[in-house]
Amino acid sequence: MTDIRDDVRIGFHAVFEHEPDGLWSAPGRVNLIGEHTDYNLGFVLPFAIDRRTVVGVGLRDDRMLRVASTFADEMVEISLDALAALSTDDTGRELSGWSAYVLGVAWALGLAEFGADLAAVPGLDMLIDSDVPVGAGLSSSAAIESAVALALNDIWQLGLDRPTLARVGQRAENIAVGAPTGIMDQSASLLGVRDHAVFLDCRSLEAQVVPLGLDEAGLVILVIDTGVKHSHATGGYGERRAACERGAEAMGVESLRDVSVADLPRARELLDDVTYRRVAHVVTENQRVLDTVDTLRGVGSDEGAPSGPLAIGELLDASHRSMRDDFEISVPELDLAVETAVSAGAIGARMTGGGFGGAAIALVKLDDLSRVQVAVDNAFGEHGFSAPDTFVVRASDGAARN
Ligand code: GAF
Repeated sequence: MTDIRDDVRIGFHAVFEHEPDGLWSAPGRVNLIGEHTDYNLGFVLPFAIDRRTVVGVGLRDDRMLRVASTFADEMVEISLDALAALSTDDTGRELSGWSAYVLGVAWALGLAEFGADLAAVPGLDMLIDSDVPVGAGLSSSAAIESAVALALNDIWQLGLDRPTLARVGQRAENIAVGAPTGIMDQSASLLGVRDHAVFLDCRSLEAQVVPLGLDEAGLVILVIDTGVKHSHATGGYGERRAACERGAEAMGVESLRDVSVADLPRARELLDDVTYRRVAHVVTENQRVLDTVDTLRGVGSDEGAPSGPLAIGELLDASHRSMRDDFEISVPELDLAVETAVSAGAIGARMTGGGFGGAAIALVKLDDLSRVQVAVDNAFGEHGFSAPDTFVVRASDGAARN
């Protein structure tokens, strides 16, 4: 963290030849459980991780926004007037590349719904750096959006709360980046609390934090980044979302949030096989989120039933099977990571994030950590897959001014 902040200060001065007025940062996230449930208005249980994006911001005395980063050579600039004049369609067309995550947030803040008067705010210089791996399913994009949303909210004195800033980031992602994603990632990045997961009801947007209790149980979360790159702006993600909407419509409900596990036999009668399996994943996944929250809190289960993080392994495993077999968003590398981690002693494992590549997570006893890491490395070698990047993440605080 300290290194990135120093890099941002130094980089900012080198590019813009003045000092930033402030630094803001926001984390990536791991989703513990609750995949593809957010846009179905269901439940998710992500946590913010100790990998962050930092943005340095300096006020200008004109109406330009200039954006640079430590990872791309180009500097992108646009006037606030031109940005404010972009229609929704133009925004997707005109803003592209990594700077769309930044400028898309400034654009979204100016929407009537969020109320910033882009005609009345000063121009800014912004420089971004990040240690959230890109394309790993750890929400590097939401980390940028959330850091920028919090920074602009502070420096332009907009007074928006964090759940609203999450919606601003989501709008940037949906329109400027063109990925039809839900609200989970920005919420985790903005609402995260150290050693806790964020239990979010994606219909009411009510969020509660749930203690993970990992240290007490001698557990860690190991990320296994397969290196298989994915993008949610193309292909599979949007298709899965469309299938869920089709399923909800056929069942006569507003969203799959309104379908329970007990309704699945009726769904099977009504829907074609593929749509049924997409629906079955979402419906059972919602239930698994609720069961995981209850298990972590030690409530709702039978007297004497195991509780706490040591008892959620089977829920994680079942979530992965559901994504592999019913939602069909896993890839061989993710399946191998999960199977190997569990065989080598992990309490549970699953792919995390939108799928089609990215990372798996394994819940592992500290004593078993090296064994699991070595087993996964060896298995990838034996299968001729590129070596995965494996690292432990800690549940961390959300976006902040630094
Ligand atoms: C991606 C999306 F950005 C989230 O909104 C969510 O749908 C997730 O995939 C799947 O759970 O991270």
